[in-house]
Amino acid sequence: MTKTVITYGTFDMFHVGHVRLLKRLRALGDRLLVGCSTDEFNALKGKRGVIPYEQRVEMLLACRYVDDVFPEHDWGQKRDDILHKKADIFAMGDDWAGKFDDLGDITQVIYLPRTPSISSTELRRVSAALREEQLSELRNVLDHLNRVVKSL
Ligand code: C2G
Repeated sequence: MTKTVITYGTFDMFHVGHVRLLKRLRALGDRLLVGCSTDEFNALKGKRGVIPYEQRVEMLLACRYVDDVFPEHDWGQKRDDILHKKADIFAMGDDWAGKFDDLGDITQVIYLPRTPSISSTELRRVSAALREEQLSELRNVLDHLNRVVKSL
C-alpha cells in the first residue's frame, strides 16, 4: 500500500534547508506531494518572494525526493487536499509545530526539525549586502575617476 506524504511551502530561493526537509519527508513514505505556495498566496502570507511560482515548481519537480507538486492557493485547502490525495502523513518543519494539529483526525501530523542557519530571508539579506558592497566599490572608483579628470 503506497504511503503518501504531503507538505506545503513557498520554497523560495531553493536551498539546502528545503532539500534536507524534503529528503526526510520522502523517507517517511513512498511518495511525497508538495503544495507550493502561489505568488498570490505568498502576498497573502506577507512574503515577498524572489523566484516566481513556475520556477519554484520547476525546481521542486527537479528534486529527486519530490513526486508531484500542486498549487497552494490558501490556508484552508489542506484538509480537502489530504482527503482527496489520500495523504497518510502531513509533515512540516518544526517552525510550524502545533499549528496544524487539527488535521490529526484525518492524517498523521509530523513536524521535523528545521535546518538551522539557512533561510530564504537570510539568503536575500546576504545578496542585498553583497549588492551594497559592490555599489560602494563602484562609487569609490567613480570618485577616483572624477578626481583624476579634475586634475587633468
Ligand atoms: N525549512 C526547513 N529548514 C529551513 C528552512 C525551511 O526545514 N532552514 C522548511 C520549513 O519548516 C517548511 C518548508 O521548509 O516546512 C518550506 O519552508 P518555506 O518555504 O519557508 O514555507 P513557509 O513559508 O513556511 O510556508 O501552508 C504552509 C505554508 O505554505 C508554509
